Amino acid sequence: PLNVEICDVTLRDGEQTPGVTFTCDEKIDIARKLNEIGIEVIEAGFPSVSESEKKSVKSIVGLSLDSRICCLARCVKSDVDAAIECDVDIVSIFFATSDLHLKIKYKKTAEEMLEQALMMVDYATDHGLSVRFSSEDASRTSISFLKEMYVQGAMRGAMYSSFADTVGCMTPVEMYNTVQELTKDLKNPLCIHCHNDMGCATANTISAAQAGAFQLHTTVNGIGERAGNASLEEVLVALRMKGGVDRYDLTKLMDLSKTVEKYSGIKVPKIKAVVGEHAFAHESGIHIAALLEDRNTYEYFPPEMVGGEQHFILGKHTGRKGLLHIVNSLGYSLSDDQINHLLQRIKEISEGKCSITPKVLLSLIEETKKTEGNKI
Ligand code: HCA
Repeated sequence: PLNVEICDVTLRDGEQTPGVTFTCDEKIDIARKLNEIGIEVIEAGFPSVSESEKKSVKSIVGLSLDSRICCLARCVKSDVDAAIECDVDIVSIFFATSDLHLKIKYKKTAEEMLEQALMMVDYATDHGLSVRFSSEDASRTSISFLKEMYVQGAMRGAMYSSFADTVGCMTPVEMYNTVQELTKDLKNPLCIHCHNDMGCATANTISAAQAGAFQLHTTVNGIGERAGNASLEEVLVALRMKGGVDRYDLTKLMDLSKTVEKYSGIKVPKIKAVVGEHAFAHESGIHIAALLEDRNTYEYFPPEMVGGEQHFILGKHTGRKGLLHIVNSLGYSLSDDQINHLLQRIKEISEGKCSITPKVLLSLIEETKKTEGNKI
């Protein structure tokens, strides 16, 4: 199996989704559920943001979960002090390393920032914290500087080096090559944090894992800044199906997704992979006929694996075999002519942009029985 661990950042980067705030109780609930799935590291927050954020991080630390608890800190003493006060296991000390960010945000050189950051690595390790030494906007930073930064961080005791594709500007092949190059000289495990600006966050995360990255950052439902982050459920399914990683309890994913949907107010799209309402819904007659013979034909992994279930939807693409199956499973038995009539009506109605809800179907069946003669 791939040698990886997950650091879920729903409670930190997920909460940076515009308009999203979690209460302390909501954060605790999400953290417990992540722990039950077997997530190794939970990034609980950014304590220097506010007193209540600090309180939430402390509360999550106080749960004594199996998951290790991490928090974010800029490379300033007050942020690291806040992490020390929260008694987290890991502090992620980050600074932006690209020329653009250095110029706009800090007005300092990369070397000056590195020196400041390394002092904070010393400070955090002296206080007993494990350090993740992280580059923001790493994907627009020179590889040679990243190598220098990561090696120096590791020499000063950082447990991890971390690479953020902050603006989601990478493709999976670029990510693969970059991770391969970086890990050649690395003295500690590499973490990957991907944003979804081009819709590549999950793909990039998986590519990174295949190229040798160890800690993968995710958020539930892929929430996060702008277009979000790599989604936990997609990454875990890919790790199971492609990476041979089978230690996570995926059956709890659907429930966790609904919990985060409720607390965040960010609706999961119907067609979202793994946890969307339609992730295991089938309409095409061709598909349903085959699925009835063998589910592998159109389900790459069983819905039950992630706590979901298969649905057949009626619409303009419905076929006879699927319809017969649905009608019979509702306890009706219709003649061939009646099924043909019903199929016709379903196509007409759905082409008029109306959905065939269970109620509509039942009334269509009753109508069919009357007009075509009851053969039951
Ligand atoms: C941010 C920081 C970060 C990375 C955090 C980390 C990013 O911009 O909010 O290094 O773990 O996307 O660069 O989330």
